[in-house]
Amino acid sequence: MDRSIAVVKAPFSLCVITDEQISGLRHREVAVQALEGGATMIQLRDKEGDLRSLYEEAVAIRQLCRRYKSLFIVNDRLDVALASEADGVHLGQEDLPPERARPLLHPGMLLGISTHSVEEARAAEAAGADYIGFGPVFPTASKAGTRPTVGVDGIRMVKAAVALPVLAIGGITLERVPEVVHAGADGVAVISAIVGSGRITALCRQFLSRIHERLAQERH
Ligand code: 3NM
Repeated sequence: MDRSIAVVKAPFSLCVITDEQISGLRHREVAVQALEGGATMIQLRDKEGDLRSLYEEAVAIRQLCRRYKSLFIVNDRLDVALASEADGVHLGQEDLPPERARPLLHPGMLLGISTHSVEEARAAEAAGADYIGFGPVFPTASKAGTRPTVGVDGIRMVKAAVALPVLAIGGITLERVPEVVHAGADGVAVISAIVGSGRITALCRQFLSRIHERLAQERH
């Protein structure tokens, strides 16, 4: 199996989460526009559609991500991640327990976990997660029933508590990238500010240049 992970340089910089409602586009169309803009990770996320359509979108995005040498992650559905030969699966606190999911993954597959507190981040690390999403950093309208915001101070606390790469999520905009990266985030995961912009490719380019700019400043 072609594992693209090894060839991806900074795999966690910019994760674009597909959303057909917010974009008005099919998942694969969101993905191709985001990849063209340099997204380093695509997460297929669909809480509504039927399983067959999700699988078909997954297979299409799998091929696209291989071509662009970016990571492909499936949200929630371990079965779809395995069937489509994704690079990994991303699980929330209400999904399969990570310690049960981990042994079902193929060797080398990534396990990402959504976390909302230092305790959840520590538990994800202990259960064998490869990276965590941490948020919501800022208020967001894209996810129903989100927990209280963690703010950029939350990112600082979680980075001090775990060694895993941390993807900041929730209300991340271009303007907020510098403070989020300054607080220690390894990357950002975004829906509305990119997928809902009508200019997915251009926004990805802008996000990436701002992320890299800020990371370069942090190193000085
Ligand atoms: N998970 P936007 S916040 C999918 O805190 C998701 O775990 C979150 O979308 C969490 O970029 C969120 O539009 C929504 O705010 C992110």
